[in-house]
Amino acid sequence: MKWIMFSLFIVACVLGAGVLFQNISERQAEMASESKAGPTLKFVASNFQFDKPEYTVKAGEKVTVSLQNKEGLHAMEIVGLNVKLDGNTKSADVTFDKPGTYEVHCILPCGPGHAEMKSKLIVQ
Ligand SMILES: [Cu+2]
Repeated sequence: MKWIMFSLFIVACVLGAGVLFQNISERQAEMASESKAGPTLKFVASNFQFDKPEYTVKAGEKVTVSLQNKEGLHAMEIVGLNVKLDGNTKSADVTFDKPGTYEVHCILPCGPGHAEMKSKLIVQ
């Protein structure tokens, strides 16, 4: 009887180790894909402003642009670059080619401060 218990124990150990290693390799793959992700440009919107008066990105670099509504419902546009984000499209990968200063504004009528809800994007 003893050897049966022993071999069951060994099998359990091998299975346990297998699951453990699988988890670790999955986690490593996740971490690798995260670190591979390029620079991000995050706009955090509240009533009635964006979290920064201006944002800066480097020209020619692929950037993941995202919009987070911290308070209220807002949508945004980077004027002249055809970049629009809202509740349905919360992020987009964009390569900013032309250096310059672009206006960013809210494009969803969100309340009394809507017209003043503006920021700037500087592409360097
Ligand atoms: Cu608005």
